[in-house]
Amino acid sequence: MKGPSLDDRLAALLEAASLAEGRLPDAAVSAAHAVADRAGVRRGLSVDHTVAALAGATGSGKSSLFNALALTDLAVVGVTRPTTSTAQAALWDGEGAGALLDWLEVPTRHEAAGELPGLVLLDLPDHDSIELTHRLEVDRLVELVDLLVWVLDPQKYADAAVHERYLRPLARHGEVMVVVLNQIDRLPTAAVRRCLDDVRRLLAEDGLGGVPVVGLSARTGAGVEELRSLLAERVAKRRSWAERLAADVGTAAADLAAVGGGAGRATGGGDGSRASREVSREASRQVSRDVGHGANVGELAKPLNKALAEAAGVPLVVEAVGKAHRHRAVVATGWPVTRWLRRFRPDPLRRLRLGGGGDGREIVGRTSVPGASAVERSQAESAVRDVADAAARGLPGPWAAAVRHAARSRTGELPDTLDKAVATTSLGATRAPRWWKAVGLVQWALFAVMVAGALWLGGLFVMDYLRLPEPPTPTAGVGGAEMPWPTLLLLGGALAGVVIALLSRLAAGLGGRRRARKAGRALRASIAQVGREQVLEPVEEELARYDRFEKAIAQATRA
Ligand SMILES: Nc1nc2c(ncn2[C@@H]2O[C@H](COP(=O)(O)OP(=O)(O)OP(=O)(O)O)[C@@H](O)[C@H]2O)c(=O)[nH]1
Ligand SMILES: [Mg+2]
Repeated sequence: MKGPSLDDRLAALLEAASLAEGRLPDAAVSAAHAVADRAGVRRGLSVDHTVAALAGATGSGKSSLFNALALTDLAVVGVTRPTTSTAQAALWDGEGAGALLDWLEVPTRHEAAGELPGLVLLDLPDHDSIELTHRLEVDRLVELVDLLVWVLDPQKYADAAVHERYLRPLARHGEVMVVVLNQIDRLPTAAVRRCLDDVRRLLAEDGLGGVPVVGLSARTGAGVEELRSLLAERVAKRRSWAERLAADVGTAAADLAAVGGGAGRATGGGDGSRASREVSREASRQVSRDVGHGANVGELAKPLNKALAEAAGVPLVVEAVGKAHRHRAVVATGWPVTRWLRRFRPDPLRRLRLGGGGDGREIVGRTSVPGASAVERSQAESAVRDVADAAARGLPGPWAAAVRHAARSRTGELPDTLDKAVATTSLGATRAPRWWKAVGLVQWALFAVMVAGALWLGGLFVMDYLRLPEPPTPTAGVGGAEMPWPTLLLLGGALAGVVIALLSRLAAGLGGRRRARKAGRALRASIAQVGREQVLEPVEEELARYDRFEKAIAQATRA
């Protein structure tokens, strides 16, 4: 099955790098950008030419092989080491390769003999040089060329220098690599085979199991033709430049994945790495399962909302809603004297500078709901932390840190936002029930009846005091007994007023509880909205970012 195209993989790498910006170490991020930049330049230069570099230790015979392939003594082959100090190029069909060599910064160019059209062969200095400039030149060009020809020799082929510094990190570049064992003329015939096998074994350990290994002698020319035809084949295909870039993309993606997780955690390109790639894919599936449990983050919304509600003083406001309702009921329906006295007590909601004073005035600035206590604040903080921890579980370290950071990113404004949410939530406490007015009127009527009775009795008392003849006082039958009307009016009016006041209080108590519950629901919904916006959304955004990173890495590594 064909994987995604180089373009798609490059785009995916760039996306992974920009998603990783600020989350993963700068070095890995900028390495990915560097690959993309390089790819942009290389594909704009001649793709009809294949740049192959001869790289190896000092004295391995790079310049000798360069000459052998060019069928001309272009390079100086020296006895003093090191000999070659700057790279030089041999060209078979140099037309159009100028810009390419300019980009490679290789000014020394020779016309070679023989048939290898399209090849640009570079003779590099020694990578293990005592001269720093040589090593820098090698490192620079090893990063840029299309095809790498490692020239080893029987003495130094197992040196750690080449395996650790170059071959292992280039484990994904097997497709664009050829290994040469030079100077086989110096080995007994039987030893050549053993030596080649040993080279292959070491390469396999480097993760480069499939790389072609050619035994040859630049001096006698044995095996040089095999290398020539191998190179000719690659050059004819004109694909090495793209394969090289693809390997670079894979390596950069794997490096990003190594620090930040993702599907491409495997670093090797050979057989040995396939198993580890499987393992890391399983691991990343595990991660996405863990991350995918958005339900778990949702679960945590509950304790978060509870803690935030407490920090915002919701229970206090809910209580005040109930109290305010009872208070206003007494003012509206109580016995007129009590009503009048009640007016001097403050309204519990107004005291918190919360709406519902009855005048529909808008709240400006902060409420007077007391700020969260230290305990409430730390409970809110730990609820935020719990959300972050649960969301970060199973994520690679840097991403886990990013998720935790996201959870806290907006919590600085939390107290203000919570307060505003409380202030702007409609508590549904403004409207006075209609029966209050009716009961209020009845109370006044009963009060008037009582006063009338009192005045009547007062009149009788004054007449009696003045020894005036007592006017006839009508009576009414109450419970079998006769009672004078003025007395009945006074006592009846007072009693009925008190009874109605008590019943109204009872009703107001129930109504207050209902309103408090309703206000609680509205407040908690507002608080949940704040929690969502200030805590859960940033966390989910970061998780989504990781998700996209993981997918981009998988695409870039051609998993
Ligand atoms: N016997 C034998 N000697 C070789 C062979 N190839 C190169 N030499 C000798 O090895 C020595 C080094 O060869 P160079 O081609 O200069 O090696 P190099 O890798 O270019 O060395 P630097 O430029 O210093 O990195 C010279 O004396 C060559 O003659 C070979 O196949 N067989
Ligand atoms: Mg040389």
